Amino acid sequence: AELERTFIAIKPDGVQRGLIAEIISRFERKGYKLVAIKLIVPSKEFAQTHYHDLKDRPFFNGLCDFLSSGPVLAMVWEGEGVIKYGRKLIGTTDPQKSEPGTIRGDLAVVVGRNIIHGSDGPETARNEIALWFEPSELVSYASNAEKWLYG
Ligand code: DAT
Ligand code: MG
Repeated sequence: AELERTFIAIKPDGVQRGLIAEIISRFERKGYKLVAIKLIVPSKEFAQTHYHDLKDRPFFNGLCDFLSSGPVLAMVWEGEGVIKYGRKLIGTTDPQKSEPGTIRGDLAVVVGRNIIHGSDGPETARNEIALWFEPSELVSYASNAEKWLYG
């Protein structure tokens, strides 16, 4: 199996609404491997760094206030195609447009409270993993399910 990794975070709304287990279970049951996880309250400055690509958007300040408003569950998930397919599991940015069956489609209502973040490509995945985690926090281990998942 490819060692493709993506950064996934449950935002403060998802944590406060008790959706951690529901969201983790969707990635876990799909067959992805959890390689890092921690609960942290990011500072506003950290949120600004995470969302730096959006710094010129009108919602940037509110978005960074929101991300730093409470605990965020930061994770790294590994598996073949996990970056792109993880985004499919999450659903489109605006929950009003997300398909039923996706995380945002099933569990969120408005774009400003869409409960989850996922890296949007290989380069962002690399950068976001490096921003949120020390290399030593990424746990490499053999998964016994792998031979059944990948053949
Ligand atoms: P995504 O989280 O799907 O990658 P994004 O990177 O374009 O979406 O934006 C990051 C977050 O910013 C998004 O999850 C919610 C917020 N956001 C995006 N567009 C918004 C808008 N038009 N109004 C309010 N918040 C918005
Ligand atoms: Mg994004």
